[in-house]
Amino acid sequence: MSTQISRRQALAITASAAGVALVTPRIARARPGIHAWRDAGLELGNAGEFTLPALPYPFSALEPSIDAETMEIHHDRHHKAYVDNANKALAGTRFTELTSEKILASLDDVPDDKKAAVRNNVGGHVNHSMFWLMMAPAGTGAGKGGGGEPTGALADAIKATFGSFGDKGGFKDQFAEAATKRFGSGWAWLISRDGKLAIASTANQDCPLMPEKYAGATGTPILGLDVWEHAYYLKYRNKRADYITAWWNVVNWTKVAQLHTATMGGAEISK
Ligand code: MN3
Repeated sequence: MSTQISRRQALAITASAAGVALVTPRIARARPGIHAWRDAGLELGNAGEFTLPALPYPFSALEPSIDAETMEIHHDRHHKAYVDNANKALAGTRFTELTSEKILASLDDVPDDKKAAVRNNVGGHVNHSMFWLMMAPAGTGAGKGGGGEPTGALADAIKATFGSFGDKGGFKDQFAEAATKRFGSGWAWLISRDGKLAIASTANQDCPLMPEKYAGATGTPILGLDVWEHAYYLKYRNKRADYITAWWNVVNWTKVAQLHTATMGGAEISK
């Protein structure tokens, strides 16, 4: 690698020395972590005092893809249980000083008698808090609700990584396969890591924000699908594939694109 500084770096140094605000864009690089999610409106609360975030739409807003009763039970009972049990598990520990993502990243340091409860319930709280934001009432695309196709840099990255968005064998098929093949309960994810996209799936409430040894994959989730039976069984019974097909109609691509940009460094630079 050349030790010479680039013209861009030279410009930055000159501007810096002159006390001028830098306007030269930094080279886009991966910025993994949940910071991207905070900019996107994620509310996790303080560790040990987690609260159930309000849904950004009514229970019935995702009909007919996801029915109102499922949304109400999923949010008010299942997600709330993760919140309550996470708070219980963390009570009186030093982990209340950490952010939720630090807790997930530090699972190795959680005492053995608390580890399963923290892994399942902080994981569950974080996963569900993200999940609600990744969906929007079905609209006409292009920022007008859920469904449709991604546009712009995200669409380009998906095409470059997976061959196509919706053609046979492309991104949608690969993601659906990860969601279908997850045995038992878990999640399918589109993650951003080191400037690249990847599809992953995790068991139970494991999350790509956990170390790889727990989650089997690590990176910033920018899209995720809950394939626990509690997410679809009332309407779809045992037909997980039908739930996955319908779910594409409520994917909030505007939010996914925002998260993708943030993990690539864009949103951080603009501040
Ligand atoms: Mn769930």
